Amino acid sequence: MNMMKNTVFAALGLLFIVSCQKDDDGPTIQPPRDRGEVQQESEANLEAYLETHFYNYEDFENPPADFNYDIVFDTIAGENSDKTALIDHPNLKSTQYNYQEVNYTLYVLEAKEGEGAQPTFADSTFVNYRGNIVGGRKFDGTTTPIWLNLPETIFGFGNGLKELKAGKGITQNEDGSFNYGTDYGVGAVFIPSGLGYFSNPTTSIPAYSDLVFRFKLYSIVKDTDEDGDGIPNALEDVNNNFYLFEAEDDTDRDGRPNFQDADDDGDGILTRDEIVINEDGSITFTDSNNDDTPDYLDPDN
Ligand SMILES: [Ca+2]
Ligand SMILES: [Ca+2]
Ligand SMILES: [Ca+2]
Ligand SMILES: [Ca+2]
Repeated sequence: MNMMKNTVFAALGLLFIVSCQKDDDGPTIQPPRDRGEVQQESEANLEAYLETHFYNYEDFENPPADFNYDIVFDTIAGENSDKTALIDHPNLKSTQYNYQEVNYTLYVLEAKEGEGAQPTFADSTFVNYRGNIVGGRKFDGTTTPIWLNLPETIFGFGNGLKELKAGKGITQNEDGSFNYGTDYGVGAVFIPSGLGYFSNPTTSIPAYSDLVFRFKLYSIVKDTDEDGDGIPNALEDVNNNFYLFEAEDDTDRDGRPNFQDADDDGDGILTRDEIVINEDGSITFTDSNNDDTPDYLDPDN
């Protein structure tokens, strides 16, 4: 799962190491390509794929007895020439995100709606997934579910998965094996490279690859609170851009983003003691000096 880890800082380091090692004639450092330019290529690539491919929606509409709820993509051609293209299918949803100052479209297919809770982009999730280069080979996947902390995944993964609902949970059989039921959510996300690994190749993913992940979402921890300060991860996204590893989300600029920092404003008072958690679970953000900065983000009080 190391390839799912992603922070800006680690990614930049990786870029230069890989670039240096790649050239046998001596180190050359390739600067990253222009994000806007790459975004346009990705958009065209993804649209072309979504226009010429369909998924096995008929199986999801009328599941055969032995159906395993795997999404299968295929080309619209021959005996499948009358299928509904992904781009025209009502279960495909597109959402715009601004990331690193470029606008991107993220396409999410919800093939089966789960009967449980819906995660945020920053929750912890229990999933099976399979990752492919769009139109190409598989580069990663699981056969038994694993826990993924979405802030540590690439932007497009967590923000795609948040569109699905989980199952209601997992039960254990008498023989110790697990029963996942069939109430889990099934979907896929099409990720432009700029919301994936962009200029950073991994051993199995070339730079600037557009990716598609298919997943089954079994369970989640709702309102994951990684630093235990009483504020769920998703609410520690100070600038509301669905991304947590940046200076704007690190109020005291100590290098620990707020969702991993128990004292967000660095005033020596724990965040937990600068907010009020109400009986119904909601949070009141007190502002003692009425300067519109809540106490937990205000080093002055
Ligand atoms: Ca927190
Ligand atoms: Ca943010
Ligand atoms: Ca901090
Ligand atoms: Ca504080």
